[in-house]
Amino acid sequence: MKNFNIPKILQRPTPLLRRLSGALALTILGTSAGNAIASCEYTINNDWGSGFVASVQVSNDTAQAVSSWQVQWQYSGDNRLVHHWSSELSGNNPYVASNADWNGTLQPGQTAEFGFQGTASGIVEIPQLTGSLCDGGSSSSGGSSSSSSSSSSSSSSSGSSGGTSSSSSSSSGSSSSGSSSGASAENLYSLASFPIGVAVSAGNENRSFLSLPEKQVSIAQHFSQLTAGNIMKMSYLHPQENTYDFANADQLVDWAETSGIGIHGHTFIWHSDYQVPNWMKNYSGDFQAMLNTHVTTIAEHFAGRVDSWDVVNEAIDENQSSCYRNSLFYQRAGSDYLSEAFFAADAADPGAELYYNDYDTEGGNGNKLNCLLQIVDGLLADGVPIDGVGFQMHVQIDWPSTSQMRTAFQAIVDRGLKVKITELDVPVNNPYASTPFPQHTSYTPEVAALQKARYKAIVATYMDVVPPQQRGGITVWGLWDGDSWLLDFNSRQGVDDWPLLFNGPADGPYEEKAALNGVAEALLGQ
Ligand code: 9MR
Repeated sequence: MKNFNIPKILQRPTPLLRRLSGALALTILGTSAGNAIASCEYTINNDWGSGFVASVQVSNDTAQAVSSWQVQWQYSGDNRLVHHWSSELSGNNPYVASNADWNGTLQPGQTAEFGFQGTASGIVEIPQLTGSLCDGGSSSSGGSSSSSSSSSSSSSSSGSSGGTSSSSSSSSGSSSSGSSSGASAENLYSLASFPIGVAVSAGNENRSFLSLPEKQVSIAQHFSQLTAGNIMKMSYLHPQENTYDFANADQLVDWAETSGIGIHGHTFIWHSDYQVPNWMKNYSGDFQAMLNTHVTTIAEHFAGRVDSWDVVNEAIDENQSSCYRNSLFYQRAGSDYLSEAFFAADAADPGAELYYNDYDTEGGNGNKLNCLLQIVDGLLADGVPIDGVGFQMHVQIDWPSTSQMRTAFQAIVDRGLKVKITELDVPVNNPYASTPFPQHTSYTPEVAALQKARYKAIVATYMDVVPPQQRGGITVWGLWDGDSWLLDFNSRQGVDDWPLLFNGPADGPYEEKAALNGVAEALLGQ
């Protein structure tokens, strides 16, 4: 087995770390200037030039409780907000943020935090803050930042302790104090020490995140890894025997790199008819040698820029006595095509984690799981450089059971391999259930709660069964509900569903769903 590189996720500073370093800089500044501690602080949590995620910390540094607060600011350039959380926001530059109904009450010394995502064109500003708890001083250390990795902050200091505090309130609303407030998923990825990924459309695809700034901010806020939903598949990257087309994939990888986000490559080899390029179907030479060149060329091209690969996707057919799907690859090269692909990928990019990826292996289909284990055991016995197993996990709301998932994950853990959830989605309607389909025709709060519980249970099972060093990550198969492949899937056509973590039609606006908090809660062990 090869040595693992330090996963890129661990090299990426978390927003919490970035925020702490900003706060430290601010304290030193305040001390040397002899100022009071800042009451309102603006922190850039993530900045990738064309967008940003920022937050404001509102502290009650007065001697009395307050029952509400308000912060105003205006960008001098073209920064504009597209999404916000934990405050009531109004205006369009200038902006006014008022407390939400649950974080208005601040006892002396308490801090509330609210956040937002915005667009920019190169310069991400730190504006001056004014407001009930911010007044009395001007913002310090203003300026702007366009760096993609550093965080900046500035504050408005409270010169007088009087401020505009109101008398204490009997409201039962609790205040938030920084990033660890309950299960609010401020930055989902920062809650995990392994990649939290999302599949995206890119290149010339409809709904490409590269042409939707709202998607970019949301991805940067919550995810630490991207999988191309399509554009890194065989027919996209290798359309002719002697032609590789990396332009669209490179654009995706460039964006991720600039944003401090990793890439999970999907996939060198997949039988699916329309993903196999026609020239390959008709290839008359040494098929295995050709396949090795295919894997080697792609792996070398992206070497050092991807965290991991699905080396082979969906090679199993549990109805065959061999367990191998009777694919073009199996027909032309026999079962060895699988191990050959891992050896070729490992030689070309020794730093990437290499996965075998499949669906329905998470326990509900025992025969398929048995086939998976049989094949994996064969690979291990042959010294094949496989690092882990990808469980796609296109599950149902009620299938399979978490105890079945537990068994499947455990079997891979026992073999010393990593477990990665690679394509998670949870539709609320199950066409295979005994109850009439669709079970739900609208996304009511009850349905949202049901889905949240299911997401939470899946992630909790993963956390429980898979030890930290064997967690390859969790990726959701699409960003907004409207992006999901399930909406076009045969058995579901014409039936609405809401399988992902964000609500959102084709061009936004979108909303975070309860399911997102379900994942956050499970990551936090709540
Ligand atoms: O989500 C993908 C969809 O847009 C494509 O049309 C389809 C065929 O390329 O592939 C979908 O993604 C599949 C993934 O590559 C492999 N596992 C099953 C996924 C859903 O079908």
